[in-house]
Amino acid sequence: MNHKSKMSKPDTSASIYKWADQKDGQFRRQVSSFRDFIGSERFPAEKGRYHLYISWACPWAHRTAIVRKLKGLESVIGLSVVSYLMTKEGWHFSTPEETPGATIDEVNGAKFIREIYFKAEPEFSGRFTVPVLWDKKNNTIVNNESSEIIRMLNSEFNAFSTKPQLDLYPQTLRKEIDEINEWIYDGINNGVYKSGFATKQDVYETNVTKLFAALDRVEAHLDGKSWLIGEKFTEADVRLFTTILRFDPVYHTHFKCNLKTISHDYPNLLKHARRIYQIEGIVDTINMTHIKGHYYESHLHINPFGIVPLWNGPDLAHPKVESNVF
Ligand SMILES: N[C@@H](CCC(=O)N[C@@H](CS)C(=O)NCC(=O)O)C(=O)O
Repeated sequence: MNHKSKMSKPDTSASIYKWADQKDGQFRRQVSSFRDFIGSERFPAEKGRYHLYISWACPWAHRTAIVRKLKGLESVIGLSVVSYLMTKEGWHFSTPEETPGATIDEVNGAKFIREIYFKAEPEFSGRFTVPVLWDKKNNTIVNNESSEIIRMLNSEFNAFSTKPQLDLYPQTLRKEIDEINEWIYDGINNGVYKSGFATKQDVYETNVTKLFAALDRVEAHLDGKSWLIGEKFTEADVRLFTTILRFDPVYHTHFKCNLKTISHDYPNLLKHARRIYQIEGIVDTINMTHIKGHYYESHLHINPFGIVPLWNGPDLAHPKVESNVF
């Protein structure tokens, strides 16, 4: 579906699009600002009290949508979804009629995500990122760091969860999970951004080389295994998946990560992505129109005509693979 005609084109000269360092051409992700935890005295777990703001397009926000879904927390934690198009005011809300898959903000009545940040912290001067976990009682942001939000969703709402037995961060595997997360984050999850947002040739080449070295490493690691940590599906798999899902249709082309494709060159990664895609409920968290639309139509400094390539990437629904994680 094409909604381009209804939206104004992003003005990419605005500071919101300046991701790379103007001097050395290197993209550096800012550290998330709100780092409180559910389960603390100020933020006890409660049904209906917390709300997630996400974009279907964003791989970091997608992690939180997946864990909310897998843990059966849809009636416990509300969800608002921004429009996929990022304008110079950042993420904005839209009606589902205007942008299928998006929602208005029924909790705060905001038009832009930045309003949520200013409500929590009037002096906020960082980037207005998704995901955001909002507390309706204290009227503030609990946390805006996806890696921490997924841990809270995993462990803190089990009293209300329909899948309390699913543990994505088991005590005995934490060291192993932390270790693998670290290099996958740096090499792959953030590696695609470091390649795609680089504004100097040598910076791009260094980062894209490291990215494919990390993909080769994870491909070898997955040999003979169902999941990253042997036979147990964990948060590490979720974190890898949201990048791999976007790799061929977006990062390969838009971020110039084109030394290889997942479809043709990484059979173990492809199978791993299929295992996750085929878990019950996961497809409800995937919106390829938002994913492709966001990158190709918002980053006009990279793709000036906003043309969206047709391919959605490999078929992850077929062939069927073993993917029971519950
Ligand atoms: N550390 C954050 C990163 C989130 C992030 O960078 N989100 C992007 C979308 S994919 C964003 O909202 N960017 C808006 C901006 O930088 O202005 C997390 O993992 O939660």
